[in-house]
Amino acid sequence: HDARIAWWREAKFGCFIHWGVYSVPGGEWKGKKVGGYAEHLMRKEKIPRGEYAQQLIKTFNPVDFNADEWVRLIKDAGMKYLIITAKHHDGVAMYPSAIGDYTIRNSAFKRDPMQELSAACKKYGIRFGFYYSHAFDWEHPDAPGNDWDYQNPGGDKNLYGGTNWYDHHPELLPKAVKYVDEKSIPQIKELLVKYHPDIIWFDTPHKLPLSENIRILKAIRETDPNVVVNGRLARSSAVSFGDYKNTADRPAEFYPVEGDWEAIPTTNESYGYSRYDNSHKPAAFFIQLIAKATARGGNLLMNIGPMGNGIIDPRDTVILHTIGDWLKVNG
Ligand code: JFZ
Repeated sequence: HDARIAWWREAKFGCFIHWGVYSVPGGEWKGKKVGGYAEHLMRKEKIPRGEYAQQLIKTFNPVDFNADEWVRLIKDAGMKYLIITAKHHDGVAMYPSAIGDYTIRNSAFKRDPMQELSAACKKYGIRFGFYYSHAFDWEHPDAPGNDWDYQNPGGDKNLYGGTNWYDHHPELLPKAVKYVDEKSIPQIKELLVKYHPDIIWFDTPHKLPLSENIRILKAIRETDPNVVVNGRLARSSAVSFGDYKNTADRPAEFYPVEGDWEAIPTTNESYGYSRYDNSHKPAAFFIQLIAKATARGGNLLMNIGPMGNGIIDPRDTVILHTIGDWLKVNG
């Protein structure tokens, strides 16, 4: 564990990136503003699986995406690692996955942005990793989350059970196990073998029972014993899983936790690009967080939401430049 996480302890400051086909609508659907997390568009608007594929996956074409520019910007900001959404809750693989049809292999974009970013990170000496939504997946017929196309738990608590659905509906557990076997574990292995990430970052573990999360962790360690795993792979009050702990999301509460920890504030309120969310904090806010996290033995993973055309949101670019300028003098 200590050897695996040594680079991460040194890194201190990283870039979290939420980028997906939801970045194109960017918080707007059928002429209507959709508030909150822009990456939750499919769930909030209950967009049918087929419509989401037709409207958003098929047409996805971020021709302006330039991995070299992204990584140079991040490096200039003083960040030492980058974690990007390989698959968020919408279930879309942001790389040409061989598993399933919800992948940008079926989009107009005939490139592999994850491969391009991995190469750029290697070139500039930035550690590289993936966010992977292992538990919540809205496209798969058996995964927790989608209760508008399917009868799947983990969504509306009044339908098939919300949090801890497996306690109330154990009969639905075989479905979730099937999803983990058919998609989660195969795609995680695919990411590990194909891209050799330094870190793999999981989220919303309570959508699966602890036993499934542990099965996923076992598959990861068997495939790549060196990859760093964050604390949101599994949640249990008794034992901690993964290599370090994550604090809560947006409020960036910096409670001094024991051991290795990481906070994940986002520049505005949404993680994915949202055209109407102008609640960006000033760069000084994040500079203070870097100082606080460092003083308290933690890391700061600051999130940005690039746009659907592949360009980094100018509101985020300003923050990144300002932090970098400050760190160059005072860091
Ligand atoms: C999750 C995701 O649903 C969200 O889209 C984003 O990826 C974020 C980083 O993680 O949202 C959460 C997860 C945990 C908490 C809040 C929102 N939490 O612990 O308070």
